Amino acid sequence: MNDNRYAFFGGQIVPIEQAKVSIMTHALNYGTGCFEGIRAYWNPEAEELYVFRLKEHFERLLRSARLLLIELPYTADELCAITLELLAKEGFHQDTYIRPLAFKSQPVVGVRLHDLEGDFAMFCVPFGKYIEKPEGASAGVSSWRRIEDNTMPARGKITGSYVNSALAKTEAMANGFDEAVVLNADGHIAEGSAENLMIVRDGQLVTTPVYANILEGITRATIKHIAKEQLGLDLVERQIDRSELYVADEMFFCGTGVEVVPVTRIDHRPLGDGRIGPISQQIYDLYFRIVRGQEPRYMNWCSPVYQHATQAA
Ligand code: PY5
Repeated sequence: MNDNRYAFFGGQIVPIEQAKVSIMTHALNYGTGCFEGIRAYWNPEAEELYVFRLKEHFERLLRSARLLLIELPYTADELCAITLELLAKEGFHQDTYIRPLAFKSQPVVGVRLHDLEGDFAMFCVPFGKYIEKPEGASAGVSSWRRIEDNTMPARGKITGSYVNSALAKTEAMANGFDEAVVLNADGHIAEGSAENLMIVRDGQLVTTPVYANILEGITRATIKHIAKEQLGLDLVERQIDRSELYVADEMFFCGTGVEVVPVTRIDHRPLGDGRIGPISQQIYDLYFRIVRGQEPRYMNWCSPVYQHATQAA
């Protein structure tokens, strides 16, 4: 009953069964697509579904599309409106994950980016935790290296690039970890398999810089903002060595899917004192209140689905 019934496909909302592509689709053959992961949170008191930082996700999608020479006939605002319409039509009263895709849709053989038609599609699915470890997760440094900017730009959320993430995630889980930490070719830390990461050392909140082959995360930017405003902590963006994880006081992963997941073990060693640290806990608590629309001063980050539907009607 809670399954998704609709998709946006071929310029309109259609029943999900009709949202199908040909096996000749360029993006299916060569990974020439880009996507977003957006979350919407159900707030039972307000009886409202809030989409978190909707416009920022579509601005990034349009930047990823630009990298791939995909021209979409929509602005970020139009994509936001389509998303709210699709969510209202689904009528979910629970936490939801939204997956927009921009892709080379032409059914043609030939590896290139130019002279190819593009299209936009989107679906939404009810979604819970990505990593279910309330006591803290374990992470292991991957033997796979992060894709380099001059190989496949990590700042674009490109479908084909996620083979790199999948290799790291599967290896980490096969080795008994919940998640991977992926290094750059130079041996310094990039990020997790599909999320950014932050550490705490001597009260300082530190993350890897945008030039470390990371996806420029929206959750990362959110935490930078709230750490400053609410905890008075400046986020330091600098190169992080692998061994710093072994001596860090705290660490957590952050991203739309993973949300905020404190890490309490790294490479089979306790991280810090092996318990969730105070800064991670404060950021965790704050993050979940904000995304669910429970922090009045950050409501401008939360787009209501049903209020929108009433207004549009
Ligand atoms: N780094 C990578 C490689 C990511 O895939 C993601 C998001 C992030 C960082 C965090 O970015 P943001 O905070 O903007 O979400 N990953 C997607 C997600 O929904 C898709 C995972 C398959 O979290």
